Amino acid sequence: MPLTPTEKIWMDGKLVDWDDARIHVLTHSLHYGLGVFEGIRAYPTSQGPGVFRLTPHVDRLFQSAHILGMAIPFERDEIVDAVKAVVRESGLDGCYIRPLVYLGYGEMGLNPMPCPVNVSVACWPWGAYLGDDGIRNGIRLKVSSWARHDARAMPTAAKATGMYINSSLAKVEAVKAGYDEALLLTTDGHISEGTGENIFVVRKGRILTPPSSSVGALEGITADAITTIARDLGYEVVENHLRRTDLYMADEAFLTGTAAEVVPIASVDDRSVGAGKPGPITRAIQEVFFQAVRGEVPQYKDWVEHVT
Ligand code: PPE
Repeated sequence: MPLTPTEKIWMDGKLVDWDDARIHVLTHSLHYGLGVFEGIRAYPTSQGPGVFRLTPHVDRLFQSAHILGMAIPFERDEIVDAVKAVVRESGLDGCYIRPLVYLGYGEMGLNPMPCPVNVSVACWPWGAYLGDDGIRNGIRLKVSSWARHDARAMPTAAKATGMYINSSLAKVEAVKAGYDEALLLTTDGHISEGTGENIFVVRKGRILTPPSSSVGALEGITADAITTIARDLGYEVVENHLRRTDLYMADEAFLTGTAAEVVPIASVDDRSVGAGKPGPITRAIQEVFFQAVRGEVPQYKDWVEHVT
């Protein structure tokens, strides 16, 4: 889907017009992939646009930068305000928001230390990441031939730009083979995550998810919300190492992420998951999630931060 421009992009403290948000071709991060970013969604609520879990996303941005040794030259509050400003300026009820911290123009070479640290925040309308049909009826998932980064080679806890070469390779492979999404395993065969989503498996009434830090998966903010929702609905949620066959034997499975939201998995490697359509536990969790992001669930109201 081509990008739909919005009014303003926040760049290093200033709101600039969408078409003027330009950088130099010798921007350091463009060459070496040292950058960190976030993906955040705003949803329509009865009080105008509400940003889902804005503060945890900004905290993770600072944590990712800390891992990479990048000093963000702004306070957290300033980034929170920047997100709110671009959403307000867009006039949209709901949108996807992309804060990016990158090393700018000034020096080249692999030592990034002399480079300036630049920050931008943009937003745009983004529909269902894995399609409306995927959210309703489930997606076809394929285990990738690409392994997830090994934590000894890459800082997997950071949401860093260069890490996504791995995700893109896996995504393209899966899409070219006719699947909707790829699932990455660790180098020793444990389930890690999707190219941009965490994974949950339902078996015998229990919900299982891999322990993110030991399988090189991102600690998802959506996954955290889903764990809370599932437990509040009375389900047991357990962190457990999983192998691909655990998916073949699952009663239900689903992916979670800011862009993807909550997406049922209909099949994995052409084997149906459960009945091959969204199961009752996935449905129940999806329903509460889509109400929660719109500020409609009193106990999760704090998850929604309004922009005005
Ligand atoms: N794992 C990965 C690798 C990942 O990129 C994401 C988010 C998640 C898990 C889920 O994290 P969270 O959003 O906090 O629940 N992926 C972002 C980027 C997607 C993109 O295509 O770009 C996102 O969903 O915004």
